[in-house]
Parts: sequence; structure tokens; C-alpha cells
Amino acid sequence: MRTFSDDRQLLHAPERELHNGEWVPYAECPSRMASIAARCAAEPAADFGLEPILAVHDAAYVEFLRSAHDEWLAAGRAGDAIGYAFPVVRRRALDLQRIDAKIGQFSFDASTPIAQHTWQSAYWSAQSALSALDAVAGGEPRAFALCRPPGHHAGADYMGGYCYLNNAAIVARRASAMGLGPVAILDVDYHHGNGTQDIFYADGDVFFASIHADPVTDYPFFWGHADETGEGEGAGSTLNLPLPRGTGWAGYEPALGRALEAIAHWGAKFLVVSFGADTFADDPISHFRLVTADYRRIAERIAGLGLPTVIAMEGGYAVDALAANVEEFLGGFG
Ligand code: Q9C
Ligand code: ZN
Repeated sequence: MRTFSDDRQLLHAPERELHNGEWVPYAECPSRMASIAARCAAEPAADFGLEPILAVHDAAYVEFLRSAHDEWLAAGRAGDAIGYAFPVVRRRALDLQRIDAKIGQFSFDASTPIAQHTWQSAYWSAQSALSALDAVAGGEPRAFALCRPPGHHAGADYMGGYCYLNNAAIVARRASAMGLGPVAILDVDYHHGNGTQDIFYADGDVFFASIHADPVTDYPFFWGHADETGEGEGAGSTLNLPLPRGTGWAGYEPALGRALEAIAHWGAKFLVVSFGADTFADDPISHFRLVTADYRRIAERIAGLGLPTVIAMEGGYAVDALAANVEEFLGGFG
């Protein structure tokens, strides 16, 4: 399958993250992408500029991502920029300038540091996704965007969960604007794609279906519950299928069937897949029990929809098995 990436995506390298009360090495590390790139001949991403990014993300948020690390250094800080105060009560458009206030305003967690090259990597991750869309719009049945950093936790004006720009949403919005829709997004990362859901929650043009660990027990906790189904014009165009920790293929397969049936029934003509390999049994931060061979099964089912498809890489932190799991998944599309 044609695959797109850019080496500048490797530059983003936060040192550490806060995990269950301890500082640990950052799980979303450059070697994740490097290990996959070593096994597939990726084509360099083309540059589609800021416009398709700004069709999803607020200009003020994008400006923040570009300048945050410089402002952090200018404030006399060292290392990665990280927030500690979040305006969850009556969040409003205050024009605050202190870097710590800005980080809080534009994020929903403290697991998403901004390092020196974060903007560059996030920008090229989005361009890789747009390059995959360009290939599919040009007649390729499907294409893989080797995105890193991932995107599905990022909303229109916030980062979180290792995500800064929502690559899948950027593709979905543009595919829709190009008239390739109706567009559906299928999110099969271990974690709920709360950013993607939020971006399209009131948008009846894009269907969002997600299979993920029950947010009662797992990050991002506050979104991804089965009763979240969309609102306004988007009422009924969000489908959440939370599954318990310990889920293996036997529990996963029926949920996948339900998601695919809903996407077909909705009348999708174009598919974006947010693919996370953190559903793998040996993933260090997750608790499903899929095995490498299951990724081929998942892909075969998805391919059965017969839709033009862009696949965007999301999570997957068992670095030693990651390339094999991705290869198995892509192989299932035939
Ligand atoms: N103790 C993706 O897979 N973990 N993001 C926060 C938990 C965040 C995962 C710390 C996990 C985010 C794209
Ligand atoms: Zn994940």
C-alpha cells in the first residue's frame, strides 16, 4: 500500500510524561515511527500548507503550537513545555499571555508536552495524512499515512493524549469538502478518539464510530461513553462501542461488525481509519489482548466495505512488535 511520511516527524521528542503519579520516559517516542518506516518504503509527504489544517483547528491554537516552546524558553524555562492549570470551569476566551496560562487554555491533560520541534513534527504528520488523501483522491483505492505525532485526542483548539493536530479529522474534513463523501471515520485505537468526536459532534456530514477501552476504567475517562451519540445536525452520527479491559478477538469482532454495519447503513462513500496498534496484548500502557494475526482480520473486515480509504496511524507503544502489527494490518487490505 502507498505509504506517506516525512523525516521531520521524528524531531518531536519530549523527554518524559506524568504517568499515574510518576515521571516516566515518553511512550510516544520517535523509534515508534522509525521502526515502521524501516519496514515499508514510505514516500515523502507533499506540502499542502496550513489551509487544510485551519479548516479543522482554530488559528489561535495553531499559533500557540508554533510559538509555545519559544515562549517557554523566553520565560527562562528549560526542557519541554508542560501545563499545570486547566480552565475546566466556565472556560472562556480570555486573552492571557503567560505561557503557563496558554498551555492550560489549549490542552485537557498534562501528558502532552511541547518540545523544541513539536510544531514541525505535528505539521508534517498532518501533511503525511493529506498526502495519503491526495493519493486516494487520485484513484488509489487506499493509502497509509505514517502519522506521528498521532492526532485523535486533539480537538479544534486543544491538545492532549500525545496529540496536537488531528490528522484523521483534517483528512475527513478535506475529503468532505472535495465532494468525496459522505465520509465516515472508524477509530480502532485502544483509547477513545475524543478530539475527533468533538470536532464532528454537531456535524452531520461526517460519521464517527469508535471501538475503545471503556472510559470508566481508561483514559480519556470523560468521553467515549455509549450514550454519546452526537447533537444537533450531528445527532445520531457518533457511535461509541466501549469494551472492557481484557478484550481479545472474541469480544472485539462483534463490536467491529456493529461499527462497519453502521458505517455502511449511514451511506458512507469514503472512509478514514484511525489505526492504533495499542490494542495489542503486550502494549505497555493498554489492556486489550489482540495478537498480531488479529490485525489482518480487522483490516479484511474493513476492506469488505469496499470504500476508498485513508489510514492514519494513531497509537501503539509496544515498539518491538509495532512494525509487524502495522504490516499485518496493511496486508489485510490485500
Ligand atoms: N497514566 C494515543 O494512543 N496517558 N494516546 C496519560 C496515563 C495518555 C494515548 C497518562 C495516553 C494517550 C494516541
Ligand atoms: Zn491510543
